[in-house]
Order: sequence, then C-alpha cells, then structure tokens
Amino acid sequence: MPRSLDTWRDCAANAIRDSDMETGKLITVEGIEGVGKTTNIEVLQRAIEKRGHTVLTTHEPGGTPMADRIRELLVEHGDEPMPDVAELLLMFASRALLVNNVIQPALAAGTWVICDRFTDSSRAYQGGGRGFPQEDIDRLADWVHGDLRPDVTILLDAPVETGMDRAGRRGDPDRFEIERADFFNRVRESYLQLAAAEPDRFVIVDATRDLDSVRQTVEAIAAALCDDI
Ligand code: Z5A
Repeated sequence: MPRSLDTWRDCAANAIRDSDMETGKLITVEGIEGVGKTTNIEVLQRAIEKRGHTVLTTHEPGGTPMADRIRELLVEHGDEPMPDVAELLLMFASRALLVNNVIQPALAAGTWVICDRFTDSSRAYQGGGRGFPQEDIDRLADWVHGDLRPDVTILLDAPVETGMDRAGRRGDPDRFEIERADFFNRVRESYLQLAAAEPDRFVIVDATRDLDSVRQTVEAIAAALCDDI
C-alpha cells in the first residue's frame, strides 16, 4: 500500500541522507489532466529554492526545441490518424531529447529537476489507457533512460470528473482531452497501481482538496525532501 506522508517523509529523509549530495534530485509530478500539476510545481519549486537548491522545471512531452515540435504532433488532432504505437514511440522520442539535453546535464551540475510528467505518464496513458503491456513500456524506458529513475514521484490524485471539470474551464480540447471518461478512469487506476507497486518512490496527494490544503501538503513534501523538518 502507498505510505502515508509521515512514513514517506522518514523514508525520503533517509534516502537523501544516504545519497550523493553532489548531484541534483529528479522529482516528477504525475496525475490525470486538470489535477493541478502545473499549479503545484510552482509551489514545489519555490519551497525547494527557499531551502537553497537550484531548481529547473520542465515538462513532457516537450521541454526542448525539438521535443516541443514532437509535442505539437502528439496533441494536435488533424486529418491523419495517430496509431497508438506511433504515440508511444513519439512520447519516448521526446523523452530521449529531454533526458539527454536537459535532465541529465542539470542533475550532473547539482541542479534539482522537477518534471511535469515522465515515464509514469507513458505507463498510465499508453499502458493503462491504450492497453500496451507494461513490460513493453519498461523495455523502452530502459533503452531511453537506463538507470535514471525519479527520486520521488508526486501523484496528484482526484476523480476524473474533478480533473475534467477543472481542465474544462479552458479553450479547445487537444487530442488527449477529447478522450472519454472511461479512458481517464483506466489511466487513474493505472497510476494508483504504479504507486502501490513502488511505495518508496511515490507519494500520493489528495488533489480533491482546496488549493491551499494541497499547497500545504506539497510544501511539507518539499521540506521532507530537503531534509529540513
Ligand atoms: N501524455 C501521455 O499520454 N504519455 C506520456 O508519456 C506523456 C504525456 C508524458 C499532455 O500533457 C498530454 O500528454 C496529456 C497526457 C499525455 N494529456 N492529457 N490528459 P500535459 O501535462 O501537457 O496536459 P495535462 O495533464 O492535460 O495538464 P493540465 O490540464 O494543465 O493539468 P494540470 O497541470 O494537472 O492542472 P493545472 O493547470 O495546474 O490546473 C488546472 C486548473 O485547475 C487551473 O485552473 C487551476 O487553478 C485549477 N486547480 C488546480 N488545483 C486546484 C484545486 N486544488 N482546487 C481547485 N482548483 C484547482
């Protein structure tokens, strides 16, 4: 079962104490659309910077000039259909660019990296949502980023209706946003399974609460990560 914030905080503090303090940490933020990833990444960045670390924030798909062009192909819905396998491979092509050109150099320089989505998105959307076996996705992950794994993954969790309601306040829906609720329910379920399978890496945040309550939890996670509790 995923750990409570208190148990996870002890665990994260130990992991960071034991690790090489010269390199940065990779923190990923995951969840279905509209749960507040972008909003809370700003909170997380401020809280970590306040404790003296340099922080770089980035996102997937995209995050480099070439990866941003891949993102456009992924989200637009034009006349030519996008086969699921092309979608999966383009996600990993974008990831290869981001990992090699941004994430690894930043971590090596001691910068902390917060990434809005990473390979768990492929596991949840292309695995849970589209039905690709997790083993195939794991093989691609090994190929594209080898041993690089997030130090911590924050899963913002809320029912699909909550996320859709929040995201629905914006303009034209993209190729993912036009999917039906049952697709996003499979994605959410897949995220929860991933979190249950790796309780030391994931911390689940109840994103149904108001902005201020979620912010306080995210700040507590940042404090734990910085071993400042
Ligand atoms: N995708 C994939 O399939 N496979 C992959 O490997 C990867 C991605 C990497 C684009 O991602 C699509 O790519 C995505 C999955 C797929 N499609 N979907 N769905 P994206 O990250 O760019 O898109 P997104 O997930 O749709 O992001 P988003 O809609 O911007 O969601 P968010 O960042 O989580 O939400 P937000 O912008 O912070 O908040 C949304 C609104 O809710 C905003 O008005 C906030 O003020 C409000 N909000 C946030 N929190 C609260 C609370 N607690 N209370 C009230 N209101 C709130």
